[in-house]
Amino acid sequence: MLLSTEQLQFYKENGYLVVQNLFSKDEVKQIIEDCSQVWSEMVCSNEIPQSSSLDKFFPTITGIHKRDANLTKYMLDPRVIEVIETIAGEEVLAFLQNYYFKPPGGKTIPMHQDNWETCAEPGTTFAAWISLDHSNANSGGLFFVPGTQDSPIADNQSELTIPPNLQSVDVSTNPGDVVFFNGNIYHGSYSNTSNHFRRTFLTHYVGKSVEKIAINHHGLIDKYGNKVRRKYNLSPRYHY
Ligand SMILES: O=C(O)CCC(=O)C(=O)O
Repeated sequence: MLLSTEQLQFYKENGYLVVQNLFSKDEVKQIIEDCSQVWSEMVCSNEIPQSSSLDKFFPTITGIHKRDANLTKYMLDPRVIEVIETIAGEEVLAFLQNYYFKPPGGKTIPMHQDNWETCAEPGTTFAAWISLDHSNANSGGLFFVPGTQDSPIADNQSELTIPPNLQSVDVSTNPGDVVFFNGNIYHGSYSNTSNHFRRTFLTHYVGKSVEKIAINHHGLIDKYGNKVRRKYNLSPRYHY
């Protein structure tokens, strides 16, 4: 088993866990190369227009794996799946992938709970955030509020505040580290005030026992790459 008893205990108590060096430097380089190739094609086809704003020229690419089937292997990487299954306590299904560039000047992502948007029921979602660059509070790194991982999903995410008895924790990562967290924990990321990119390959998962999920995320795949169906959650909180 990849996780030690202490790591599992840390995850249970804090709602997140950093597993260091899960990917090698060569693997990180390959993920960046593969994702950059997709980005280049999007620029060449003008899907991403040239812009002097780094944030616009390097937007978050949602579902990058749908543009290059080869990228699915990073979502279904056996090491990531093993950790997610251990913390979820069951087999999992992948459903949403985001590739973040977070260039210098990239904006903060305000505190939120992932399952607000996803509406997975029963239970929650799980995320695997593969760090492709160094990240910390100055370069767009993540922060979490341990202790909120079992909090109900708040209706109004823009009014989310840190509960009085809890504190937010900044997370620093190196390339190849993976941050795992659950879909109820309060978290967000800082703006990038450094002079380097903070790239991340992020995938969200649900336990196989999920009964329904928001319509917008109805692209579930199991760990073997097969498409799987679940009921539509007919009242998504978020409309695209
Ligand atoms: O990578 C980031 O900057 C934030 C990721 C995040 O909070 C999310 O996608 O839920």
